[in-house]
Amino acid sequence: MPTYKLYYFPGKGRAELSRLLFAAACIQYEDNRISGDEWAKVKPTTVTGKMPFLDVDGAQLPEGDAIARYIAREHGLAGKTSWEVAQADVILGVCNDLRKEMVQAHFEKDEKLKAEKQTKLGKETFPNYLAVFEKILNKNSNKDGYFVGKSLTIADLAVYDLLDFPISKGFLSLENNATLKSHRQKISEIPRIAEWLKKRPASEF
Ligand SMILES: N[C@@H](CCC(=O)N[C@@H](CS)C(=O)NCC(=O)O)C(=O)O
Repeated sequence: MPTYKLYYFPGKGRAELSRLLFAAACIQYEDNRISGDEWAKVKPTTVTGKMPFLDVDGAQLPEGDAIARYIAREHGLAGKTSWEVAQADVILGVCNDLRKEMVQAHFEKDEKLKAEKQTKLGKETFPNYLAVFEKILNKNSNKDGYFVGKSLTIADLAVYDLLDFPISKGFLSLENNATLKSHRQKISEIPRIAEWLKKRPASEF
C-alpha cells in the first residue's frame, strides 16, 4: 500500500470527496490542512500551484477530480466495468456543472446580482439538477440503491458531498425528493462514512 498524503486548505472544498473515498475504503492517509501562511511556502513546490494535491510515495498528483478518480480506481469505488466507470463520470460531470452554478451564486460580489442568482438557484437550478439525480437513481436502482451498479461508487459520494453545503446551510431541502433523500440517508449510515462524518473537522465549506 502506498503512503498517501493529501494537501488542502482547512476545509472540505475540492478535497472532501477524496477524504470520503479514503474513509469508505478504510485507507490510512495524512490529511494535511494547510493554512494561508503555510501555503505561500508550499505553493512553489507544487505542480499546478493549486490545492488539493495528493502525494503518493513522493509523487505529486494535482486536481481534485483526478485525485478522487485515482483513489476510487485503486480501491474498488470507480465502478465495476468500463460502462459503470463511464456512468460514474456522468454523475461527476453533472456535479461539476451544479457546483459551478452554486459557486457563482455564492461568490457573486454585486449584491443585486447575487440575490438574483440565489433565487434562480433555489427556484430553478436545484429542482432541475435534483430531478436529474432522481431520474438516474430511479432508473438504476428501483428507488433504493446506488447511482451506479449495485454498490457504492464515487458517484454516490460525489452527490452526497456536493449537497452537503446547501443542505447544512438551509438553502436546500430534499423534502420533495424522496429518492434522493433516502439515498442521502443510506450513504450517511454506511458505518465508515458515518464515522468520518462524525469525526471530520468542522468547516463551513
Ligand atoms: N481545478 C482544480 C482547481 C484547484 C483550485 O482552484 N484550488 C484553489 C482552492 S479551491 C487554490 O488552490 N487556490 C489557491 C491558489 O490558487 O493559490 C481542482 O479541481 O483541483
